[in-house]
Amino acid sequence: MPQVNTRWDIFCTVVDNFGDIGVTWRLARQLVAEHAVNVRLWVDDLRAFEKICPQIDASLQQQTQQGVEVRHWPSEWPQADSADVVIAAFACQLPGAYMDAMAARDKPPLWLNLDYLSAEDWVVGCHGLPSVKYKSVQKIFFFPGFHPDTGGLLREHGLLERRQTFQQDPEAQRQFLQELGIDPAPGSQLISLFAYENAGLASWLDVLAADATPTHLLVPEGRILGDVARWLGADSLAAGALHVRQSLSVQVLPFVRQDQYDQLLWCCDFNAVRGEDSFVRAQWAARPMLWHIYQQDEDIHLDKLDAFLNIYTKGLSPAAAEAINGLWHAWNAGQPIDTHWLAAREHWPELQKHAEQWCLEQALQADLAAALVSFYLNWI
Ligand code: TRH
Repeated sequence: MPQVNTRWDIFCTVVDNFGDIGVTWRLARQLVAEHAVNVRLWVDDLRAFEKICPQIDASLQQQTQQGVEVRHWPSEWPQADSADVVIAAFACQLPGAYMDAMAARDKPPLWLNLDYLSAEDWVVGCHGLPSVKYKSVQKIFFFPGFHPDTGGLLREHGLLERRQTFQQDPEAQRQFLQELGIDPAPGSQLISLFAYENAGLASWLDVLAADATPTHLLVPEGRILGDVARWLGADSLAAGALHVRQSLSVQVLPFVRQDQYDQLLWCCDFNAVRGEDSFVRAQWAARPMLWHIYQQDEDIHLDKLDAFLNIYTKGLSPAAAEAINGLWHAWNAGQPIDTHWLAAREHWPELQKHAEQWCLEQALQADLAAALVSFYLNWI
């Protein structure tokens, strides 16, 4: 295979949160495991990395994790040869000396800007287009996406089969949950909640607490905990906390490894996710979901939200589509979602079937790592 032994450099600046490192770490591992390429992952903040991969030693400049050479990207650039393929994740600016090293090669590298995920129509037209040039080296836009003419979504080989096997095995799920200290009451629905601060949360918790069906809500440590604590009347919340209010049990979880987070999503009946990577993973979990999109200046994120809702709700009946639109819009506006939640519950079997269908449809596309490798092979 011609890609074997090619060298890839992936550059990641951690802007905030975990999405930047979450996406690049997942991609780096998959390129090594499934395409046998050599990957160096340059990361400017190893502490964020450590949260999603506890094996990382944040004090090291260089280490190998799961076959990926992880390099701390220091402010003082340590001189390094350019690789054959260079990926600047999310438009991060490469060190000047590294760009000179790219330009000094006999054959310039393939230089890609791996962009943020969006379902907007313009993405198809921009995927693969030239961006800026540095000396002889041309940068190219590479867009992940939901359309076959984009770079696709990150999806590891066999992921859906592993997910299906796990979801069909109640004992495996029980054991997994037990290892995390989760022991839901029989008959409870499981919901995971990974979101930014949200003023609409209280209305959702009110309705879950008053529901005849018990709910076990799993909340990984993070930005929404303040809102959860306020609703509970607790001073603060930390991993391990478990509070019960009527039908609702609220349990705070520690941040777990990426693969464990996947399993958590697979166990839950409903997943509230955010940003980019957890949003994609919830789609592979094939369960109804709620997306808290990352807020951007001038509300441009709302166009992205609508673009996704537009394609996601296409296969739904008008009433179920209206319920999902209402729920997602209210959540992203920080408004009460109680009535929207109840409206969505009216269509539960349809939403469950749709989540599975959507997952299978998206899995027909080439995955992002495979798309990158074939882009490179067509380019050389
Ligand atoms: O952390 P995020 O809000 O990241 C965001 C988005 O990517 C956004 O688009 C970007 O602009 C901004 O960062 C800078 O949400 P996201 O993308 O879901 O990333 C979270 C990562 O953390 C994901 O890889 C899953 C992982 N994770 C774990 O590994 N363990 C956990 O327990 C949890 C809750 C998440």
